[in-house]
Amino acid sequence: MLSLLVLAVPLILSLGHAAPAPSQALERVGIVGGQEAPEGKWPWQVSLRYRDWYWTHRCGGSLIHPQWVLTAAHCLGPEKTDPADLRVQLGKQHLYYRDKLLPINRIIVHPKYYAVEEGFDIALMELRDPVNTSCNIQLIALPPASETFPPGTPCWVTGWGNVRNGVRLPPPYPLKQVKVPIVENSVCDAEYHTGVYTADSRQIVRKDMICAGAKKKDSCQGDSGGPLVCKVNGTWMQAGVVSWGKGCGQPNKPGIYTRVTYYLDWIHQHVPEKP
Ligand code: 4AZ
Repeated sequence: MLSLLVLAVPLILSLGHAAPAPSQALERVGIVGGQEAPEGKWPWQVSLRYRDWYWTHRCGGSLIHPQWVLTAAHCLGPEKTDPADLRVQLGKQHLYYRDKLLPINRIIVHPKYYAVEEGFDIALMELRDPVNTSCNIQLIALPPASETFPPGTPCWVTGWGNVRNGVRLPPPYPLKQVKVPIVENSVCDAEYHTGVYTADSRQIVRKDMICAGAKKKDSCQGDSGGPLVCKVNGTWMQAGVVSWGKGCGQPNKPGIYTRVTYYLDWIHQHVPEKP
């Protein structure tokens, strides 16, 4: 009965959203654009759950060590979040299906974080118990400090976030993936200075950010904290953490990610190098 309720609650909630117009129905399968992820393809993907009246998906995250999850600061702060109000789900394709939620020991939000546009949008969560890696649960490698992820690098973003601005992923909530082109920081910054930001000459895309995405290929609300991963010399590594952007999937407004290489020292202050 309880499991029925757990399944029914998100279903009922999703009924509150408008049904898609027929022409949009095909697009309503995930992150913006892309497709449903093959099972087990992204074994480091985490769903971060928050205690409302059930354990609701709030953000993505990634497993970087058997006991540590990397996510975005804006998922957890700047107001303090009690670790007792959080759980994580690992190794799952569908949200809310046979949940095995893991408790969190400790939350570490970057001490300089206060708003996504100002950077420092990065945080760590320590799991109460280290997990055993398996087929469906694996670590994502952090990049070497010298890796810049130039345009042309094959990169993907994954998550259970909105399928476009304000439109939630519908049941049965499959994990989604989309291949996103890296956009060089100066190009991305110039794109963000057109339109609503025209009058402003200050840098929008900072050194600790990396841009990726194109029209209808993007991350969106609910993907935040999740990983942007790239394949470099045959190895998957995490280039970014989903952070912010102007809308979702708009032309010339790539998604903006926290640049992981910029925070390697900070991560290693808290997370042991070797598991
Ligand atoms: C958000 O609000 C958000 N298109 C996440 C990602 C992007 C925009 C907004 C990138 O969490």
